[in-house]
Amino acid sequence: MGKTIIISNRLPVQLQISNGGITAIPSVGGLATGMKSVHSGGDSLWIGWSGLTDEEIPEELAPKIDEALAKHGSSKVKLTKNQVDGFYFGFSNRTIWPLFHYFLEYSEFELDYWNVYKDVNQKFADTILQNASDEDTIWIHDYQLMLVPQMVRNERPDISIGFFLHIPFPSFEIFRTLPWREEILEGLLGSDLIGFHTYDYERHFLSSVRRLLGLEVSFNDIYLDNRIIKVDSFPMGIDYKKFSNAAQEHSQKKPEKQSDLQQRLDKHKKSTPDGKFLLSIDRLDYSKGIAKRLNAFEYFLNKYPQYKEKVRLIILAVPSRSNVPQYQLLKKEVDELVGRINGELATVNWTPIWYFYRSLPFDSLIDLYTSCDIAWLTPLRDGMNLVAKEYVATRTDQTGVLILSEMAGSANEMNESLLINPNNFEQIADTLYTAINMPKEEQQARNKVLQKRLERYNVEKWANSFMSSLRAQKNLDAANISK
Ligand code: GDG
Repeated sequence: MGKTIIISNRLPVQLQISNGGITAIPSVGGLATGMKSVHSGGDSLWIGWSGLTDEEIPEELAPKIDEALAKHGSSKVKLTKNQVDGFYFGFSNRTIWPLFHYFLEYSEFELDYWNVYKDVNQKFADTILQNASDEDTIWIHDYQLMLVPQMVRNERPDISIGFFLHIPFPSFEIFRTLPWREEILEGLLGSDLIGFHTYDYERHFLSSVRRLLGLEVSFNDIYLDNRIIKVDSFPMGIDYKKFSNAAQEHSQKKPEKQSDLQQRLDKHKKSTPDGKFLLSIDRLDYSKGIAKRLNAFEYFLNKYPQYKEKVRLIILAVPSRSNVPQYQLLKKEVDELVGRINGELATVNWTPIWYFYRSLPFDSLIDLYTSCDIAWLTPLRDGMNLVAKEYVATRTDQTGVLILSEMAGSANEMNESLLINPNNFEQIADTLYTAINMPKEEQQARNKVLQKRLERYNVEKWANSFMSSLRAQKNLDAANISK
């Protein structure tokens, strides 16, 4: 059996050059976090962009970059600044991301972006072709690389190719507005298996294939020439043990060994024994509904003023895509909202919102997950949302309440959480009230079921079931061809 080649836009580490040396920083984000545990397991190679453009890499450092990446089982696709601008900040994040998250009005249909997207997808395909043998299994990830499956298939008709989309696939009515909709579908259909987080995304995709390409679709099989392409849903899990073990260790730490953040959280808990910490963690992205959440928090405090000076909202917003204007506008909006709400409501003893605009180390994430009474996640659209799952996994005594938007893919598997419509402020305020007052036994009963499910369907299970489905599909294909 050959090796597995993972392909995604970003590698599991991001390289930075400082003082003439190279530092590798672990990548943050859903895909990187999930696939890391798969990559560390077996014989695999990860192909992606290093995070540095050609212009940023001095000639003498180029070999060192390759060495640094090889240590992480990775190999890079070289990209110029223009390519990153057109492919990543352009087509991927100004056309596809908003469109697939139902922000039609943000989506820009620029021919220049599309052309660069095609060129860069070809570069990824070429790098795969240089590294792959026919026995290898190719697993391509996400919306930045949707043309790669067919580009690889053109050169290696028999190689096994899987594709997984980490974001929603929108309904046909949204997808049809894309000028290059047929090309995107044809690119994806180079795969043997196409995976989505949920059954709904799968159905939307099949409906677009049927209506735009007129192909024969039977259940979740697509018939194309002499191939059968399987489409299925694989809800992504988390590395459950990693989070529950970290939380367990955290609970056994002596007070003097606790981080500054933890000590500060504890101090506030002691001074307000009936107080509650609400937590939200997201990349600073308009799809995550951060601005709406802040407005909803103000609405809640006005509706239930008894919680003033009692409830604190901790917002960890991780910087993301700050070259894209919509993200700059959002940053400004969130900064202003936090400033206004804190300015209007704060008292000498109480700051309603603690706002961190940065990426925090894993240990601080655990401090936050384990200390906050309620996780409050309100994406307007989200492929899955792993933060919801991570929060539940860290609740070692099974207390804690998860309030989750029904627009997140994870809501399908987390019915025991409190599900809300992120646009319904009245419902959100009442749900916060319910969460704050939920008896401990009820919290534990809900989390017990959730934890069991998350432990069973962890990220390893997710990857294995995708890979075994891909293998089965390949065997089926081979049997069909030999008939
Ligand atoms: C995309 C889709 C889908 C966050 N802040 C820090 C940090 N994180 C880690 C979390 C979590 C991951 O990043 C975020 O994952 P999400 O799933 O919530 O969101 P996206 O980044 O938008 O991911 C999403 C996912 O892909 C997987 O398919 O679920 O729908 O949009 O793991 O823990 N990690 C560290 N510091 C931080 O400050 N160390």
